[in-house]
Amino acid sequence: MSDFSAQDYAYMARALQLAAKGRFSSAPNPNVGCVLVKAGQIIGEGYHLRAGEPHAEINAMQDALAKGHSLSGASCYVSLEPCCHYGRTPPCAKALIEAEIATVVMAMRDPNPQVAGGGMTMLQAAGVSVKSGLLAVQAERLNAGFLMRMRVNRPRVRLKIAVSLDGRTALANGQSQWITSPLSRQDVQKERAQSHAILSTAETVIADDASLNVRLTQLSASIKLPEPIRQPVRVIIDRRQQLTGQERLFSLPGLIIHVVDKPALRTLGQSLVIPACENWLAQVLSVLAAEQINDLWVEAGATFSGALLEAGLVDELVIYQASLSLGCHAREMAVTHELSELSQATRWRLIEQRRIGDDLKYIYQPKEA
Ligand code: AOF
Ligand code: ZN
Repeated sequence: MSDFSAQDYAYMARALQLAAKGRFSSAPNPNVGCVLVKAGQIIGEGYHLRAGEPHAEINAMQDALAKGHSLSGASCYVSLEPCCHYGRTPPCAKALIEAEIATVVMAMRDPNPQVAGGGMTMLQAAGVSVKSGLLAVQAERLNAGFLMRMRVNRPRVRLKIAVSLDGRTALANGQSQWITSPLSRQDVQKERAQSHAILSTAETVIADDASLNVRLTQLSASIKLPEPIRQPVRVIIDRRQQLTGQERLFSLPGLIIHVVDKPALRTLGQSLVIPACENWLAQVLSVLAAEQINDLWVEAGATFSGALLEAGLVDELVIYQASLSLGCHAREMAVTHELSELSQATRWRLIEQRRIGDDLKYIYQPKEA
């Protein structure tokens, strides 16, 4: 029998819904939502909007107090273990104890080494009843990038590829604007806005004069981005030092990190220098984890996409497939080494598919994940 009642599920579902409101702004912090309940009634709600600003629990307590409720004896439903450390803000576990919260139900533990069970222990030591594991799968999904960075010290990598019906990404002469429809490109804006960094290559930036930023504030009828918009960090791999600083993306706000073999272009944005070596891609990712990047959205050409796929560093493959054929002379979707056996091919699990006008969006994860 489940440890949790139908009411518990409903409150946690609401906490997760609130948490998702932070998805365009909370990074590098996770998305966290909180609901406070007393005598079967929700008395306060909150979520974490931005790093440096109050955590979900604090916002929920303030909401309840502002509505004239007393917190003593209330139950707290929170989508992540309350923190126990002094970071940019003081510990939530301590604030919950001081407010005399009786019960804390959390979806999952916080793997941040500064917390990692410490919040639970602090609450239990003060006599608060603590339960964990309610809607944990949903809570994991909400913070997949943050959790990956905390657990394996790299961002979650999502590779976007726009393809034709015949799986091609550009004409032989390089022309690729635009294969997919404006509606799909609007969806890409939403994905960019939810990502903490966008990675591309100098080749793509030069060929498309790409700005790699978020241009829409109204992403759909119901989604408006919280202002000021958090522009993703733009990470440009420039191994052959082709960027001049005159490209359009340099005139836009945002941080640019170059990854080059030789430290020649250090004056352009923030330069990171990765030495050319066999596992340089993995090194780029650990450098980005050190920069606190949780979710990395990759939009590059077939060569870089192929390298990333062959290195096994793609956590999600996001394909936008347009309703047109480009023919057998057009460019492939990923440049990879020849396979001699079908068994060598990576198989993917389709986790989502959606129609966007006349295009299709597919999201895949590696089969073994
Ligand atoms: C919570 N509730 O709403 C969030 C938590 O630097 P700080 O003070 O903002 O702390 C950030 C860390 O706190 C973050 O890495 C994660 O472990 C936890 N986030 N914890 O109790 C929240 N956002
Ligand atoms: Zn906290």
